Amino acid sequence: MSKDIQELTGQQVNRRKVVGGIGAAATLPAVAAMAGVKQHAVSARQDDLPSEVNSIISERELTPEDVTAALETFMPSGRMDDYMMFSSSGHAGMVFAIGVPSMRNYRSIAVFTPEPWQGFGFSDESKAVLEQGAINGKVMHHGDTHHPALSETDGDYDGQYLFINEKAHGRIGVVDLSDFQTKQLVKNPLLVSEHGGCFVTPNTEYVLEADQYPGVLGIGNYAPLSEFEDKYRGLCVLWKFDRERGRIVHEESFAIETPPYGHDLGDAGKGACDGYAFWNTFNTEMAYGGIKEGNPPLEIGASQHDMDLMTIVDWKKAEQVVADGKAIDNMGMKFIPMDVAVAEGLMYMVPEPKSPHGVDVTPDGNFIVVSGKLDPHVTIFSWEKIKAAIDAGGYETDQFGVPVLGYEDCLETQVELGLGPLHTQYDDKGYAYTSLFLDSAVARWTVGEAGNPDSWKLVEKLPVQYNVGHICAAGGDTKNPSGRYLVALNKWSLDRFPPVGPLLPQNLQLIDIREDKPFRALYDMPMGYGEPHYAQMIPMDRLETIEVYPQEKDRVGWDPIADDWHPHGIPAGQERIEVDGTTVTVYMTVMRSHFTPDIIEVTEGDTVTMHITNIENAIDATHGFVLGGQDISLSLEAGETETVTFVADTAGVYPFYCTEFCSALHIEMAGYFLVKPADA
Ligand code: K7E
Ligand code: CUA
Repeated sequence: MSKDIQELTGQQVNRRKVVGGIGAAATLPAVAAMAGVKQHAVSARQDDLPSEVNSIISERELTPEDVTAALETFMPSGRMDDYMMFSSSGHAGMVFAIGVPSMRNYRSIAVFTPEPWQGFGFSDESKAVLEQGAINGKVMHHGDTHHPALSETDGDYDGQYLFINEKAHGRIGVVDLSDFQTKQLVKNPLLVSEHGGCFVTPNTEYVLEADQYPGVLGIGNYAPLSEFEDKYRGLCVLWKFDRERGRIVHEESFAIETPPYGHDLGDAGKGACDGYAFWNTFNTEMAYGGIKEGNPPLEIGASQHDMDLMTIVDWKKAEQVVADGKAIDNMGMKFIPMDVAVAEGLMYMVPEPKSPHGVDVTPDGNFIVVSGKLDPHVTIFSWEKIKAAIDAGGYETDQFGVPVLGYEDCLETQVELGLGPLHTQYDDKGYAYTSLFLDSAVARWTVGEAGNPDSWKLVEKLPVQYNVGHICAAGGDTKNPSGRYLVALNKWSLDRFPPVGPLLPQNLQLIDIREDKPFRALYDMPMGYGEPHYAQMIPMDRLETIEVYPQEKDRVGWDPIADDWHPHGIPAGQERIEVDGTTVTVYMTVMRSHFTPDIIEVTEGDTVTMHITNIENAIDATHGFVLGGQDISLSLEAGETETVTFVADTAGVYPFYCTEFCSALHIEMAGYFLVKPADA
């Protein structure tokens, strides 16, 4: 390892050139300014760097590629990442906000599950959010999050909202990116689970999802599997988003009935095909398993046909059909029956290679790229041809009467990439990237032109470790992707990391996709949560978050979930305990380093409501509140009010305390909750 640092790192070479150009007398700040780096980044004595760096390089046996990768991903303390990536956490029901290129996890955002640090699911306000996602009246404590979707304006991420679907229970969560807080859950009342979402239309008019496994529509309704073809159905759902209110409006949302096929991932049209949505449809065999009953296992039964079908929905027409009063009510959801959808010409299908997984519209909307897990090609449909086939009429239909367009009529071309193609993202150089699950690789290929099959070409493949599912480029599913980084979300990580027992981390790999640089992995980010599936990445400067909750003179106490003043928020001086028979109401404030009041005495059996307001207005002045034995863990951000209600059911002495090390006297930030025996 005798390579000089100047050969190893472009950054170092640049800095030297700058020094040379301005003469030896240049001051460090001047050098820093010319090199485009902040002053604190060059506080080390320049002369010391090469030998020190060289010794690290030889000690760790780093290659030149390792060193440049390290510099590419290193963020000095206080320096901001270029991008924020919002990744699903998988079963934990959360979202992680991860900086790129540093791959540091800055925030978890609880969405579908209680999370004690954020206090989500412990206050009355956030419990009510979890209750919005209850199934048959039961609040769920897990959530299988798959696909985060950033809100869009004119086909680009606008940084305002994030949606994420939850496969196990057919739910969508709405996160406000002004405070990274989950504001709403919606539950599809017609099916227990779903998968084909969520993704948004180009101006976030709708958030889309679809079933994965057909069922009898209407949770609680029953039919035996022998009536699968007659009684089971699939669904495409369009949730209406009200951007002003920042909430999904259940009453203006609607579902479209489909044959009992499984839907996999979908994508909203944009550009040329704006107004349409596309879902891959698998298991057109309508297999439902039954290994013990003498049927083939589901995965075999569902792979009999050579072709499955892509579903195409004209959502603008569907919206009109609903506006015209042609939808019916089904379990409180507006519902377009299949025969109406067909008669109105808002649903079509196109054959596609079997067992499809991902469908991804190109940035201009001219092509729809589908990947079949059992076909080594990506199949590219031309929107122009699909539209022409729809306009031509005279369709074949499937057994449910849904029009099926001709495969050859809609096909632009196919590109052979390798084994197990799943998901595709785009960059700004005209490349597409497709994950290859079975090959454990990412393929880079060119998005070509209509009518020119030679212009669609595999360029190169990069091995990833291992079994890649989704990939994520900045704006990679928008009209304007940007082309510096791609993240591969890999399912397996054997031989990458130290032993942690048989449950291994997931592995997110950062990949350099600049055109003039080697196509290669820069960084491995093990994630001790799984399984993340998908992520979306946005330039950091598009996020505009608040630092403390709103406060006015004489007014404090914000409810972040209601986006409004909390009716029981109080400023300092109005703290009190009100007792009305067996009901005790506490109005408490918190600030460094005490709770007021700090002694609360109630009688065994009393119902206690505490409204707690953090009256700080300093950034990061968060206080926690835990009360042992009552399952209470709150996080009170500056300016926030939260409520907890519980029954003081057991006599005793219960200290409460602050869980954030907020000041030098944080340990003393505590109080006593005393429960007098009822017979005392
Ligand atoms: Cu998008 Cu994992 Cu839900 Cu593919 S799915 S990996
Ligand atoms: Cu407040 Cu510690």
